[in-house]
Amino acid sequence: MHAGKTPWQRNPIQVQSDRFMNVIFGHSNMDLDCFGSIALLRYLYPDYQPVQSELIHPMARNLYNLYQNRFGFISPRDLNGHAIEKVIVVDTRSRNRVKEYFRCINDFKGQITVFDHHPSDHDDIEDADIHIADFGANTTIIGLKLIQKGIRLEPEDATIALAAIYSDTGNFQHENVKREDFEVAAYLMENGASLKLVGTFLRSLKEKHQVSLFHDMLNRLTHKNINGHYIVLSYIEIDDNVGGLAAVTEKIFEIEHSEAIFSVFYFKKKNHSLIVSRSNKGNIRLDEIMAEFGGGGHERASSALVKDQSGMMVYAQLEEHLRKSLRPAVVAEDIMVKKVDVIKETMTLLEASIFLETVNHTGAPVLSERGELVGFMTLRDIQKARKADQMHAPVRGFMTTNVITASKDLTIREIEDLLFQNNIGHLPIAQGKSLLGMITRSDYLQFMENDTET
Ligand SMILES: [Mn+2]
Repeated sequence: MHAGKTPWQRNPIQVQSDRFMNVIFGHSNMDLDCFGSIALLRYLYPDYQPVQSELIHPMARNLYNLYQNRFGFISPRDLNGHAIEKVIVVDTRSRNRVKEYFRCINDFKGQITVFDHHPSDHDDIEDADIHIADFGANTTIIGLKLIQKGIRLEPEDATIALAAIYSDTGNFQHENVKREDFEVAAYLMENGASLKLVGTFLRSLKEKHQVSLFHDMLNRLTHKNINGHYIVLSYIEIDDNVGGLAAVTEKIFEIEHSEAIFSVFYFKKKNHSLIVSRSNKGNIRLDEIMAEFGGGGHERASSALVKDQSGMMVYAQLEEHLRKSLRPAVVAEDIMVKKVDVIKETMTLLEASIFLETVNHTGAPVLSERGELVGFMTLRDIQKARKADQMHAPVRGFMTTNVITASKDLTIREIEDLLFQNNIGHLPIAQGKSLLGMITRSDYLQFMENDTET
């Protein structure tokens, strides 16, 4: 750290109460994206005083500890009695998420500027000058402005901002990631961001008890198919509430290939149960599900504390509620092609080859005279026959008889597993020997690309 070098560094003690002050802050429980946004905005608004939230998100605590002096944060309480002229809000535009600050500047009538990348929660700050873009990270919005202005950063700020982008984009894996996130990340690297430091800031399980809980939970997870959704459920009894349970749940969700996770923590001493939930699908609304248990949060991250109830009870109620409330997932029947081009087993290989070329397919199911599914023929099978000079032999002898098929109620996730684990391009959907339809690898890929709900 280069003390005194930063143009905007300011000692909070120097804040004078008789002068107007401009302030900048993020949403309550400030996370890495808030810090990244503030670090970059100070290049555009050097005279704004950063204010920190009373609580710092556990994921951001390491970075906060290292850089808090650099930011020169004051707390909301310090705003009492100051005349505030202008306010910048980052990483939210919801009044509810910044009320801890405005409580301390009750009579505020000045100009508010907002930088946000979230969808509106219909509680927007009114009359603000709003800068919105749906990038993976809020920091990206500000990074782009700095790129446009050709501003160079100090490496510390580049590191803070890069940690923010990594964190908010789930290491560039979330579906909200945009080209611009990569562009700003590249700019931050050019400005000396340290990937090594970013790595330390992103390690989410910092406490010993979190790591042991993590292993404990991993060993006892339950995987359930609920109405076609792959759900991971976890039940753990601990003596008392300890910090960082959400982070442990998130870590498990990261490595489990599921659509949602629900962890029930039962606190034995208090007889309270905490449900922490995460999802990566828009059609699993966690805020609505948790509302049922007196909790709340976001669509994809939500929790509920159920008082005076045994954990097993809450766990059972949760499972029952999921069965009742989860909308059935997309199944094979919904995306299969029903009019399938088929080959008759009595056709010669030459006829089959011409047929496949005509319908422009690389393979087709083979049906018997009685219309039963008896095999699958691909162009590759035909190639083998051509080499063996057998083009006038019937299809029967060269087709695959051991056909991998699926039933019509298979979920999209199971279809994916079948296609990719068996490395096949076509998946006939059948009931017994009768062919109902077919899903090709490109049908699947097209569905995944167009589906906004998965
Ligand atoms: Mn954010």
